[in-house]
Amino acid sequence: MRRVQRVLVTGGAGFIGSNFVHHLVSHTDLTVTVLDKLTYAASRDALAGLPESRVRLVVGDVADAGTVDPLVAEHDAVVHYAAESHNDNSLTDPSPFVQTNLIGTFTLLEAARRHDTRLHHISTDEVYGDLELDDPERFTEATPYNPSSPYSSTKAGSDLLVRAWVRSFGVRATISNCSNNYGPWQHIEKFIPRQITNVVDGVRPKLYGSGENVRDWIHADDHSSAVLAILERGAIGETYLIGADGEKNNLEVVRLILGLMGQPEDAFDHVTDRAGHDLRYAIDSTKLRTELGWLPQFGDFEAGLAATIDWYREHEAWWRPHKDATEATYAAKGQ
Ligand code: NAD
Ligand code: TDX
Repeated sequence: MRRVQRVLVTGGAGFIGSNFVHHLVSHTDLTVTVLDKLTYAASRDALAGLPESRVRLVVGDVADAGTVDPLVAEHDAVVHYAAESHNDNSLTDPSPFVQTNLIGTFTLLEAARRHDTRLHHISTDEVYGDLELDDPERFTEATPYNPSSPYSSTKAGSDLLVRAWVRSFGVRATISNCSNNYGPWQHIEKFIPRQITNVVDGVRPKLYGSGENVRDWIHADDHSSAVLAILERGAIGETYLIGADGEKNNLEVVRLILGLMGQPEDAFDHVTDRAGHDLRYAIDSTKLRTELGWLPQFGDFEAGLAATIDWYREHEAWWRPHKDATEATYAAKGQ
């Protein structure tokens, strides 16, 4: 395989993309260009302190071929994180999800095809729809696609575009579908940071519906090490599921947060459920572990959660400016 020296990371100023940029800088000698539109979800702070000789930021849109084409041409590989990522937002206005997740991926694929550039596409376990609580099966690479929300359907569509460009045009691409990430720099619209910052503010956590819904949690650092393993050793055309055996229902997570933050474990409110709310996600990552030898390092969810709580306490200046507007959006929906 051609040696990869220059990597273009789309969405590299977001929660997971920025984690991957840090991972590349500390675990490889690659140089990195971040292409990011700097939407509401991005943070320049998440990239602060990285060596200028190794990392540069280009502000631009993945759906803009005039920006994307020359950038793809000058890199050996693209790792594509850029997306609209929040299910609740996709229920309010699906339009940017179609634009960025579908047209953005199409635009990158066309550039990768033109310049024969290696592409790794980042996706989600939500493309598979949901499982029953008592289903002994977990998602595998063979599970049929069955997405529920505008977000997950646009991610599913983007995966299918990648598969078609591999088969029809020989684009050198891989795909990974990861479970729910947690860790530093996650936007406070998302479940775990929303509840942590609520408790900091003396506000009771908000649980959608019954709280029985199960998510399969993985630390963002483990997601990054898996993506690097696939970039380095993954087989072209293959899909890899990324997960760390971290199934927990939302009720358990809220109780853990409350306990770790010194509050009574029943000090939360049930609020209006999410429309079409997926019941359970669960990943079987055997293929990634056996074929590429990857293993997660964060085995203890409670310890990872405690460290994440400490991080949000220490970084209040980062999230505070966004808290009122985020909560006002939820309040308008009874959430
Ligand atoms: P995020 O919302 O925190 O970050 C997304 C980043 O993409 C932001 O920096 C934003 O500015 C950028 N972006 C958005 N539209 C863009 C555009 N048109 N052009 C260029 N940049 C644009 O999201 P995240 O949670 O870090 O997720 C990153 C990727 O990982 C997404 O593809 C998501 O589907 C996938 N994923 C996320 C999770 C999770 O738990 N968060 C799990 C599995 C997969
Ligand atoms: O206030 C809340 N209360 C609540 O009960 C919020 C914001 C969420 N929830 C529930 C909904 C979900 O069951 O918590 C669970 C997690 O919610 P999110 O953080 O919104 O994540 P989810 O919808 O599961 O999707 C996440 O994981 C897969 C990411 O946002 C996606 O980008 C990724 O693809």
